[in-house]
Amino acid sequence: MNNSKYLFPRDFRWGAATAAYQIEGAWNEDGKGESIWDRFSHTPGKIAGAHTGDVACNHYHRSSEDVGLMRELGIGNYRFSISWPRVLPTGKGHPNEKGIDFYERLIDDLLESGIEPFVTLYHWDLPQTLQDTGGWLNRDVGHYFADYSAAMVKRFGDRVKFWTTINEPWVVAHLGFRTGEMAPGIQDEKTCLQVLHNLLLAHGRAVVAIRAADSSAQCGIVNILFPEEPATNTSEDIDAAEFAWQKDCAWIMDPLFKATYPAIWDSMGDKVPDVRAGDLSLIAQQLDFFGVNYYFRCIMSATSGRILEIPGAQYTDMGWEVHAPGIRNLLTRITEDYRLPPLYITENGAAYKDELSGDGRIHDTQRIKYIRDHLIEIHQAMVQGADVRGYFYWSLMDNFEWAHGFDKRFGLIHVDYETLHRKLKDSAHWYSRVIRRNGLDEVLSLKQPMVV
Ligand code: IFM
Repeated sequence: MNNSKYLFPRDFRWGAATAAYQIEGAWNEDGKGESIWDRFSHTPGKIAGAHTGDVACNHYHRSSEDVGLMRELGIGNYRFSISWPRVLPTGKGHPNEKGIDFYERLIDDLLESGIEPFVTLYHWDLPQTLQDTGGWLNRDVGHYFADYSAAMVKRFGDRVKFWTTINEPWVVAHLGFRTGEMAPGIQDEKTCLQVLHNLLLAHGRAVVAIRAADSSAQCGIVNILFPEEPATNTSEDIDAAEFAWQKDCAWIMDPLFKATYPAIWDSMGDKVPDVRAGDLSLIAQQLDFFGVNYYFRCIMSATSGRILEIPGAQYTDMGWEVHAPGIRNLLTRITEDYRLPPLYITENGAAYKDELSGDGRIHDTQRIKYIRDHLIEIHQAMVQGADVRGYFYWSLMDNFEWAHGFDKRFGLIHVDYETLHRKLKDSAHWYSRVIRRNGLDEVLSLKQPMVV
């Protein structure tokens, strides 16, 4: 690694990420079953602007154009998810061949374009029929998940090497079952912690099933992590930050990498989940990689909880603080605390109000600065010992940002939701140059022209 210029190891993987429900559309075409996100977005009052993923970016019908754009940009790795109800409409039983065909074509297109597929098996669109039997609160759903995972690996394992079981179990459990802002919209903390346990169990079962289907599969899980910082250096604030870390991050990392729950278990009273003999060893499967999604840090005060307004801070259009050093702190902490497999930054990105300017381009300089600053911090973390093997920008294209609908634009590629026309933003051209140079150097300063 060349430190002064922030160049990355030669085999570092540069990529971009998406998820099925956020881009595909075609919600009820070609035999696809209903998902909990179809149900949730069709329920009045759940999504800003009453938006739905019914059409989204219509990627289901435009995937070759999207792969073509990635090829043009030199993006060598693409992280996407399979929609479980598209391939197994009721979550189990007979596969829907037309749904399978879509992913066959996508994967073949990617490989022909020299792009490595990184497949996520669960990015939140649970088949509604499984929700009707209790969804993730029902431990048995994990068995169906393992069967579905093995079926996908049998179909695609000759071409797909990298398999992620679950994207962000924290979000699935906390926003889907505690705050209720995401599908299925339940608000109960005890349920949330049971769901989290069941998700980790489902992950463990899926890893076993994937390896039985293809012993050469590379298996991992992706989680969102928030570095927690004390508001002041008083012992109370330091304790508050540490408690938050244990509750949000260690609560997932400890079972995965230490086969135990953290000591704060004892303070959770009757909210703790039902954990049965053998669960923890099933969860703690040896993994081939761990995916880190980083967006923001949390600043904790013992008296006022999480501080949302930080003097002098900059925020994205999501209201999330821009704090690049957080990714370095996070990577160095988890590297110290756990024996980890290789790491990928599987998501990192920012939503801004991107507008078409008079010259017909989208000058998203803030996004370029965001990516640049985070890459510098990742590079520093690697110098300090974090074993990071790749970076996936979130997201390849503007898409359906869950409860926020389409107004929050994270993409390198702008999508006009009226015409579905795609347009490369300045950040896409800039990222393309980063990829071609394998990192940042003085030529890639913000002042340089952005067009490739
Ligand atoms: O859009 C989401 C993605 O689906 C999961 N991680 C966070 C992103 C931004 O909110």
